[in-house]
Amino acid sequence: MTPPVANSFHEMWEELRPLGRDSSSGGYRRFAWTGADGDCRAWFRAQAEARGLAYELDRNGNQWAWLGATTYRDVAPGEAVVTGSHLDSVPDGGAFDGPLGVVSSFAALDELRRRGAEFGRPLAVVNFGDEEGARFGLACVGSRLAAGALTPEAAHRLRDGDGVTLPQAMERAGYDPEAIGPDPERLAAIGAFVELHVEQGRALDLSGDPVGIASAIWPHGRWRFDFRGEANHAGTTRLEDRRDPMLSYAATVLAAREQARLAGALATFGKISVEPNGVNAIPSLVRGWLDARAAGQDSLDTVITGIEQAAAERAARDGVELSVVRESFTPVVEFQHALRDELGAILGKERERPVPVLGTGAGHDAGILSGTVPTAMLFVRNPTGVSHSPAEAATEDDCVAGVTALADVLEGLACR
Ligand code: HGY
Ligand code: MN
Ligand code: MN
Repeated sequence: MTPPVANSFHEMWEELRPLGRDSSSGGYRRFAWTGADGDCRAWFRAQAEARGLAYELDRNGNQWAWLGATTYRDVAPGEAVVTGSHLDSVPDGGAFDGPLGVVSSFAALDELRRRGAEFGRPLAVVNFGDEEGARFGLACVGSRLAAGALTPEAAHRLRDGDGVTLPQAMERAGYDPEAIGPDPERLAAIGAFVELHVEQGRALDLSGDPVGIASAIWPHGRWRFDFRGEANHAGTTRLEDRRDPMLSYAATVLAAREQARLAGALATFGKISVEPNGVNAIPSLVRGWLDARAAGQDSLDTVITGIEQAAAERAARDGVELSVVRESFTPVVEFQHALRDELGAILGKERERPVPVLGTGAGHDAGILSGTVPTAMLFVRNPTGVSHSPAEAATEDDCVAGVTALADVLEGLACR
């Protein structure tokens, strides 16, 4: 007989699964303030209301579902225990990155109610908007705005690839962009935020554990490299007469790989735009976005300096102008030890061996909030480690193990 916790998880999972999924790639295109994002937001509200939770939309468009309060204003400072994640995706992302945390949060609440848990503190499930930054280029916009790590003015300047600004996108989706800004009282109400997330790596697969606890998030960021050359005819311009930005870009991609290898870091050029983007035209502009991450700030700085130097040297050789802009950055996050260890103690009680503690190079809302709110993360095993891809996966048994672990943690933190 399937345990009720599995039924509750599976039911929600199947309702959410088709929303924003692209039939040709099988990946998800749930970009901030688009119709697909709106469908996911409607799903979140329906889950909250179906459980009699008080639904609240905050000034930054993050969604909250409260148990034991109707809004953060009912909650004494540091009293609320909050769990959740995000529902938006990278282009053609997987089903689990984000949604696993939100679905598991509602399912964990269902499980606590089934256990007859007596809630001593208010609880909330949250969906943070625009965590991936897939449309406007900045990660964790919803949680950064709430934490004051992104000013409304800077947020208003964000623009997508079609030139649509964040305010325009919010307005078209029925939200007030003038309302956005820091939410310190809301965050002050939170005594603990626990985000469950699919592991984006294979540490748990290698250790043979279904669930792990996060120790830290690597410092990481996004840099835009603009290479400006001279448009010309591909079929008539002599090689020596060219100022071809594609050459400078290509050399920089290879240099990024080499710098990362030398520093034991990670560097990826995964997004490019070319103008005029014609098969028979030498480009006038090649724009490439670098994602770079390292275990420590010094190594990250070394990698970035090395890549920028290599790009500048090659651009000079090609007669190409270079500009580099840092578009998004998250410093190293060390999750609060007391909360991390409390999760370890709670989960260690019911399990034969301690739950592993592991670091990650992936950014999360929990990382953004960790400067203002005690935060922790639970990871659920990903058998291949693949993420940001339609191939991202986790077994249903491991997802249920994650829900059970989250329910244990929430019971330990919020119940008498
Ligand atoms: O890019 C990241 O690390 C996260 O998935 N936003
Ligand atoms: Mn992601
Ligand atoms: Mn995520």
